[in-house]
Amino acid sequence: MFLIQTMNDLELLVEAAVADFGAAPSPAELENAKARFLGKSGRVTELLKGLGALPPEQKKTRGAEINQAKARIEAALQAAREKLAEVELAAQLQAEALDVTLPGRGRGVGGLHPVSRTIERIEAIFASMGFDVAEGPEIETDWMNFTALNSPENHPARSMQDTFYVDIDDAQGRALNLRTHTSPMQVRYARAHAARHAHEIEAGLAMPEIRVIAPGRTYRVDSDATHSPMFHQCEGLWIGENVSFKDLKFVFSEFVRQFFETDDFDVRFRPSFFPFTEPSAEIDIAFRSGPLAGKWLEVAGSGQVHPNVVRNYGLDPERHIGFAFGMGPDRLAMLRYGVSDLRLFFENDLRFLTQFK
Ligand code: 2NL
Repeated sequence: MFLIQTMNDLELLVEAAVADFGAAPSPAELENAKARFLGKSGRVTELLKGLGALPPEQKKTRGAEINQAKARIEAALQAAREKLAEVELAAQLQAEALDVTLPGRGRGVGGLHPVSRTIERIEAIFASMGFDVAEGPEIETDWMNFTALNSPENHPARSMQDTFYVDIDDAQGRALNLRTHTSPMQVRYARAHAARHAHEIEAGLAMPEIRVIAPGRTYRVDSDATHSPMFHQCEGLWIGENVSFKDLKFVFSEFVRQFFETDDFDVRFRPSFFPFTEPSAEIDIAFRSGPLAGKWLEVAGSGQVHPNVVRNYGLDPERHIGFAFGMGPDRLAMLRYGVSDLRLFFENDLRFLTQFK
């Protein structure tokens, strides 16, 4: 009874506002509640309007009391707004929560293609024997691809059936083709080397040896289980003043030993013919143990670089002599990984490729 009596109308008004504001479930409803108290015809506003009817002394105290109540209602409104904003933020944070402690979803790391791995392996082995690695154009002039390599003008390799020709000639009007071997890159490398050392050569000083391999894509019109229109080659060239077949035998045997990680094999040089070498030889290897044991496998072609080719390097074949060889990384990858169909390498079927990761 005592309590109720001491609560005047303003006290009740403040309590009602605090209760309404506190019960508003959303910012919009809070603004509606605010209008009921502080709006144009809200309860506080109505009280203030009623002041005019009071006698002057009452007007002053009553006015001050109403303003106090109004200030408390405004404070309650502000508090309710902040509370709703907090709740809203908390809900948003909850909805957008990321568990940063979860393990990440893997992107799939990918891996090198088995032929790329094979080429990197070949490069590392020859680098260990002092060979540079040269890469260059896959579209070549007829001179670089054929003429410089002592291929006769009427050689069948030049025919449309074997070589992909390019419709557009180069800036000098020369016919272009997709290189049929990486030899043109060796020619480019040797010519640049000869030009760089022209002064020493002319002065009769020793030219630093040319020792280079040229790996990369090559193209021929051919397609079956053992031939792909795009295939890879890796050729090697070693030119000096005293480089002979025994060096080729050592270098190639050492390559096989490192590439296949075994000493248990024989190497055989079988006479052959290439326009760019004379004499020429096929290089065969036979493992003495393991899954491939007992069969001669043809792994490279080779020979002493033909004098005409040495001349096209810009060098004197009486003085600069050496050997070249060419092998197929695709076939080496097949032997190393036990793959029987070359086409598998170029179909990009991930079920096949992911086995080499
Ligand atoms: C093969 C035959 C060979 C060469 C490639 C070569 C390169 C120059 C000069 C002389 Cl610049 N020769 N390359 C020599 C002999 C054989 O490859 O059947 N490869 C798979």
